[in-house]
Amino acid sequence: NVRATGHNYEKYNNWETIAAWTADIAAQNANLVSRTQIGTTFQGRPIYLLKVIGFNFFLTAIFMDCGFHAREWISPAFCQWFVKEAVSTYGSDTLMTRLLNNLDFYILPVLNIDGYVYTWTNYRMWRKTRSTNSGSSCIGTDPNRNFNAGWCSVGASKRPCDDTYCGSAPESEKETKALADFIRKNLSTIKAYLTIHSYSQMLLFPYSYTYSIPENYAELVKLASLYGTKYTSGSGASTIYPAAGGSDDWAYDQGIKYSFTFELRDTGRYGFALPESQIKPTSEETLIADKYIANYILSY
Ligand code: ING
Ligand code: ZN
Repeated sequence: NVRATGHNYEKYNNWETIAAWTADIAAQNANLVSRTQIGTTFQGRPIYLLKVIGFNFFLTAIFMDCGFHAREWISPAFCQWFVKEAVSTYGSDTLMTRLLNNLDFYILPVLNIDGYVYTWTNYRMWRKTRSTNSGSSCIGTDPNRNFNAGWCSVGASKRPCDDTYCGSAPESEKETKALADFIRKNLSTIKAYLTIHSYSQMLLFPYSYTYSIPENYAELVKLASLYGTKYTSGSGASTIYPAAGGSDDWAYDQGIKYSFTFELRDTGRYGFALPESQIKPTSEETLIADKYIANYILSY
């Protein structure tokens, strides 16, 4: 019963292939998946969002994005894997069926499409967007330093040539603005925000812009600790490094109390150049965590 036939989920796919896949998976699973566009990138590419909705539209939704950082190829691969799993196990896997019968998933397969394309065509280790900066010949802003959460106060750079450049203002990037607008518009339904990065094998939650702990810290620690032994978890600032302007902190401060950054495999051996043979095991372990968090949201 697996749909989206012909798509290879165990390879890294270029943007052209992913874009075609978003159309195909929606067309082939019209009862479950629909595609919308939430904006356009700096270079004019459509930012697609897939909605995976069971038999009804619910008032509870989980939002997950992939591909913030261009070189983190395992991230878009996981978003594709997740949608495949949702459509192919709905009705057979008890937990997936229960989830889709009670909530909606919003899946954004690649946010920073221009950067992703650039890693395929020019430079594999590119991180930022591809927008121009006035007064500088350097290109790009770090989308995960561009949100209005302690913006540019720590772990971010004001220099356009740096990899962690925070941009000229919060949401200066068309990509981050489109994402923030969508979440603001759907705040009443979005109960969890998941953003998929690599690498480090960590499950991070707010805050990263401050060492202050969020109001439901103990609950988040408990929820994150169930995610396998291979992953370290904790607040961003104390677990990985302090960094302002991240989307998870911003989403949390908007009122989304279950806000996580996943740092997928590995711990540094291959880093961003994670071999394709690890797409499947990485996706399988991440799917378990996603479903666990979703199930928790349903029952709290
Ligand atoms: N890591 C994240 C980064 O943007 C992070 C870590 C998470 C920072 C949440 C701020 C907020 O640096 C990677 N690998 O991109
Ligand atoms: Zn990242």
